[in-house]
Amino acid sequence: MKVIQIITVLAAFASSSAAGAKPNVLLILADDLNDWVGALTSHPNARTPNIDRLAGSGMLFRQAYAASPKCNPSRTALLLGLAPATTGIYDNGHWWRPHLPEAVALPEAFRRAGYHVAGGGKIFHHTAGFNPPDLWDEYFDLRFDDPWDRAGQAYPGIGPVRPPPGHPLAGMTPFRHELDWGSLPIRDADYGDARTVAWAADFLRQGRAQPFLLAVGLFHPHLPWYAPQEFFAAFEADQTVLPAAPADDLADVPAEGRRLAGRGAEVFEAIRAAGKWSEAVRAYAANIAFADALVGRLLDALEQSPHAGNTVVVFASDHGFHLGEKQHWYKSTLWERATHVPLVIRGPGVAPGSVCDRPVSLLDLYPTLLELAGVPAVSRLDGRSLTGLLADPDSEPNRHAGITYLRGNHAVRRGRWLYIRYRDGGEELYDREADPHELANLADSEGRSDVKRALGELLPRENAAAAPLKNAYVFDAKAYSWVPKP
Ligand SMILES: [Ca+2]
Repeated sequence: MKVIQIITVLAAFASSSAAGAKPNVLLILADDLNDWVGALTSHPNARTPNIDRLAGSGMLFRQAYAASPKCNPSRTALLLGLAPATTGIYDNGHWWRPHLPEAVALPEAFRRAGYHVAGGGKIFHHTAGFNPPDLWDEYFDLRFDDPWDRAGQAYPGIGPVRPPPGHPLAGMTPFRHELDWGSLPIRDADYGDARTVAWAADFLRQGRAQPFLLAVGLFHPHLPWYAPQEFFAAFEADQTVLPAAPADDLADVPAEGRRLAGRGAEVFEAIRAAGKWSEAVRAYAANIAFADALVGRLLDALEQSPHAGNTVVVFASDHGFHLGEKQHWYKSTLWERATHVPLVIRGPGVAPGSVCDRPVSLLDLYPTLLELAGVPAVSRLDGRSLTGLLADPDSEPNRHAGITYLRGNHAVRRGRWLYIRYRDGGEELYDREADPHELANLADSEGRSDVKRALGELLPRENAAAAPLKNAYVFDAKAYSWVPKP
């Protein structure tokens, strides 16, 4: 039965336009968007009517996880189809291309299959050296909303720029780059993501002979949280619901977990000490709402385009974000808040408004998109195609999702369980059905050894050596080349 259903989905994709032309793919990635998405109903300040509209027209994966809770390892895993434990790309400091020159990135795989491949905004990690231009037929570079904070080698092409009057707008002492929020004195259309979306909408309006892969990367709701005033105005300050953040939550967390949480603790403390926790949560929610409106513009452009009936749409975020949970600010942890992401796939043959509750990984997107587009895989892939779940979301009951942050720190989600094992052997086990905020670590509780053993079997068997750090190379931004330092 299942095989027949999968064939039905694939056939629906193949026959969705005249003469069995290959479907187009629109891949939309948000940045640092956790599961505060209305369709996931996990936070009362989540207001995402457009993402919800997309979910209503496709399949919403309610248990989707990033391969890693940080931009570069997550995006590299998604775009190479290879897990961090396979590549050694564990953090933002590792350039992937000089370390893995043979890797076939997703745009390249589509290009080899005859697709026109276009990208805009943030698809790979956003500092210099992560987005080789030879991967794309065309690319619309990310425009930053805070260029005054980005001048220099890490962000080529940005000269000295003055910040706007009143900066930092949130009134926080800018003890850390990017920690600011508010509305800039610019037009809505001049925000960087709005420009990316305008470019993408223009791309979609054009008819073309070749099928296309269009990857659109929104920088929102990544910090700094700058958005047009209307999105802030939509959230009354007193309606903000603060995350659960018990002060003693880390008491039963092992040392490596406390270390990872501790990296964002002082920022959280500073925000709280300034009396701005609620204001910051509101700013994050407002930036999600802005990102959602931009998703709506993309969906509208697609619907009005000649490609409306023959385009697979995928929406995801690269990982989540803590706003005080576990006394942490930012990402870089193995808990749900940093790893759980929205994922929606819409396309011919996918039941509108369907929901899948199996744990899946963003690693699964690469094989899924190849299969839906009828593009053969040319290299090893660590993910598992989602086409079986797209046909029957209740199939594959034993699926799990693995997450890695830094070498040897792993988590696995399966069924009701989150199991974490750090490189020093420290463990956490949470029953997410009984304990959705992950407050009680059951790893040392009696009677849990069988569960831990079963979940431990799913952790990666190999932990690739970490890729060299950036300072091992001289990067030439003009030639887009890397020369190892002697
Ligand atoms: Ca990110």
